[in-house]
Amino acid sequence: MQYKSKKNFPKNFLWGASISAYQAEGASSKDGKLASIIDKYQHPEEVANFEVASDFYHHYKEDIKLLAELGLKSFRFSIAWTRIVKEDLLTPNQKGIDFYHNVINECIKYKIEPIVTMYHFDLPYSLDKKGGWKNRETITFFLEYVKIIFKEYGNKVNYWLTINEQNTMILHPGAIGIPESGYLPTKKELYQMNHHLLLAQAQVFKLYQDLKLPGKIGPAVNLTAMYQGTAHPEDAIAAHNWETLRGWSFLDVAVRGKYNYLFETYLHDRDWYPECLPEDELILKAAKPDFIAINYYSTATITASKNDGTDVSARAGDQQIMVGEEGVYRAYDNPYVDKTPYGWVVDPVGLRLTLRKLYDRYQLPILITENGYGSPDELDEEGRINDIERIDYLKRHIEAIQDAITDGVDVFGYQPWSAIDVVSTHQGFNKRYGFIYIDRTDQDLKELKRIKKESFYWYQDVIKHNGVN
Ligand code: BGP
Repeated sequence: MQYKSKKNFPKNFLWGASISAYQAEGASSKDGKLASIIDKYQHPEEVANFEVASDFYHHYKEDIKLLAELGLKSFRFSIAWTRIVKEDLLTPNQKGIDFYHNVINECIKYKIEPIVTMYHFDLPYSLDKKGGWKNRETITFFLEYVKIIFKEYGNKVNYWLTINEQNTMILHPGAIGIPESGYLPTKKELYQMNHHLLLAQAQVFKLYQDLKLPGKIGPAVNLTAMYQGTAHPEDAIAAHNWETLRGWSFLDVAVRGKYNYLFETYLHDRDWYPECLPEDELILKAAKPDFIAINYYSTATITASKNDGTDVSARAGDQQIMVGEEGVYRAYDNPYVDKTPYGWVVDPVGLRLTLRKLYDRYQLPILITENGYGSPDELDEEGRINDIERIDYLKRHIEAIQDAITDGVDVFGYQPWSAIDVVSTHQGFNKRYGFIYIDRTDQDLKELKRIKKESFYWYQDVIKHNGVN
């Protein structure tokens, strides 16, 4: 749709940027921090691990000062569950609690709105040993942790995100990491975990609302619209299959409080439907998020499954090579979109479409919590990072957001990935997303100096003019 004029970004639009605890903080066993599954995953030796990362734990003051200079109105980071509690997973760990008070206070000092993710992939390892999310008891421990962070930070944090990319954790578990044992859960186990995560999330929404805390809360999924590869009607069905199973099946429970019909049929048919207790239906029904957060990177293009044993989803490492799923869908190459150096589809129009579909479906305000361009940035001879491809990527996506706002979609913030360079899960420091370069390599920590990239100055100008430049 084209219009005579475009709407401006809302006056209080939350221009921001994102990081997560395990990818940025480092200090992975300091001040009583417990081990998380991330600390224990198998990791290629030549790639940076998470022990030091960007050392945000020791540089947060310097980093937030730089983010204030960038002009951010908001900053999305996650709290590491493993810093907040002691071994019994119930007793608060004061040093960890203080760290996030300091980070939040530092944001507030610069009038930056903290946007807090409660759980970004880093489950305590001791819970994993007892079955992790397969075990219903994990919900109880999660709620205990959430009670602590609501008590500590509930009056100063206005935007809460429950679980980062639950759909990635369930659909592509190997994309996040492989356990020491090498065992990846079966589909049946994964959908049991999914059910427990959904129950945990629903109870967190309810708890937040019962406590009458002043802010807002929502889920954060990785969402993308699906294109059909050809006009073949079976391709349309396949695209709808995968769009539903990959995105809506998670959000429908989070927002509408019940399983999507197609998802339910798919699970029953394959004998993957989770075990439920009689009270689950009411728990899920009581969930009412205030907004929806999405991480958007790419669209996918889909054709009908060949159903000949070759529609199999790839696992760890090569998680972007998404071949498909038997009897459900098959990935198709889209000749009309670009790709990043890492093969991720670049599709700003797809963001507009994703936002429209999301708003059509739930009519809730939308926060974009991730979007970004991974590249192997290097310092040039003058010690600068001229990341023009990133600028081009962000510019086109910001234009697409403005188009969606003009369409009438209620988008209230944008948190590109990432504020500073962080460890990429599989490519370490070879793949960077930040506005601020962290001077280290996978093998050499150097002095971890912070260097502003060209995109820093560009984004600063975007924010200054509320997206009008
Ligand atoms: C998202 C995750 C982030 C981040 C990002 C980029 O799915 O929520 O934590 O990792 O992807 O991924 P990568 O570093 O693998 O390119």
